[in-house]
Amino acid sequence: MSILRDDVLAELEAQAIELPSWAFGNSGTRFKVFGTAGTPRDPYEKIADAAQVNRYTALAPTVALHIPWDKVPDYADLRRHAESLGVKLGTINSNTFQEDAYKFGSLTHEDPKVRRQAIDHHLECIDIMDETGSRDLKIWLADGSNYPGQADIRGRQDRLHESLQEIYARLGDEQRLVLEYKFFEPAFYHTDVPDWGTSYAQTAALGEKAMVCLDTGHHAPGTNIEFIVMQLLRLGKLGSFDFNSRFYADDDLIVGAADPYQLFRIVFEVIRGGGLNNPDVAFMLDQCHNVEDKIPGQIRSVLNVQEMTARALLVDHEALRAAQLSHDVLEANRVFMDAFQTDVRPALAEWRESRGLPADPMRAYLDSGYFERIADERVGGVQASWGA
Ligand code: PSV
Ligand code: MN
Ligand code: MN
Repeated sequence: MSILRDDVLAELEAQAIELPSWAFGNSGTRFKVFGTAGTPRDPYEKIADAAQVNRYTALAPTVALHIPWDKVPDYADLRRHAESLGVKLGTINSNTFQEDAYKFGSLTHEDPKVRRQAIDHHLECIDIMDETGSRDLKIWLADGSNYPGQADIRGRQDRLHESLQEIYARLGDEQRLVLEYKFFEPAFYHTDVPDWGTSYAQTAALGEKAMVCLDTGHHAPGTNIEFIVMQLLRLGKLGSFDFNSRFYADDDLIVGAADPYQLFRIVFEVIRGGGLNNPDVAFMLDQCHNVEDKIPGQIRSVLNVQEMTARALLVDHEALRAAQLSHDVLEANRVFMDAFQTDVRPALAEWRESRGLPADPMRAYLDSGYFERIADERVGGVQASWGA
């Protein structure tokens, strides 16, 4: 008998992880962007690559777009293209960090003309959402300053609120805004949305259609991220995740690669807080693959999330609760670690096969010949303009 009970399998079957279109483009550091064969030349090809991940894993039914990186003349056509490949278009990410006008801020800028430009960009993103059928507008701001005294940090919060209000007012009934925080970079002294508290305060001031986006790479080293997950779920304000992993700062490496135990702890709190497969919480990857192949990098990522979810679903809640109530510290920790240390890979492979999926999605993709085909067909790929 499988170690994965039916209730666990039912949860795993419903799991969906959104892929970022930019993960399929070439990316790198400020030192060098290494090109790879077969890199997509336009958003259509990025979506085709993302569909491969879903094809072999059944875990990635949606693809997030970044505007203007994924600008196309006809979004309804892009939507049809995605749907013909078995995926849908997901979150629309805005971009106010690559234009000269935004050197000293966007939605927080002192100059009303620059704020207008930034607000209009978000309104255009919502127009696009209407066509793509997307629910979420994700806003990450590079706004901040480098030196104490450089900026009126209080006035910027007020202007941020006003700008967000105008964007919020344009959202349709089924649409949402998720505000992502990040503690530093590209600004090194202060950032206007640096932490979950600021994102919470700003989104709470807007209303129910505004939620917090938690990017796992956007915290100071040592931060207890699962505590933040727990708190935001308690408050009903956790809108989405950007998953990735990091050793140092915002490394955007493969989720679960640096610290699988942290991923397990995060997913455990998601389950505990009723967030797993709750439509109000979106799970997205925000990664780039600088040196590894991109489609396999994304396949590995979604499988890592699936594995840690399966392990977190195995925690014996009754035994854990009993140990907590009797203050049996070591037993509580043993119950927790027992689930984390369970190897679920053979059971997952067996379950995949029973659903008509390849037992080993990575092998199946590598053997499919897709990479060789795109490497032949596509010459001169686009670079995912990774500015931050
Ligand atoms: C910049 O840090 C960033 O990685 C944010 O996490 C956004 O989600 C992403 O870029 C795309 O704009
Ligand atoms: Mn992010
Ligand atoms: Mn980031």
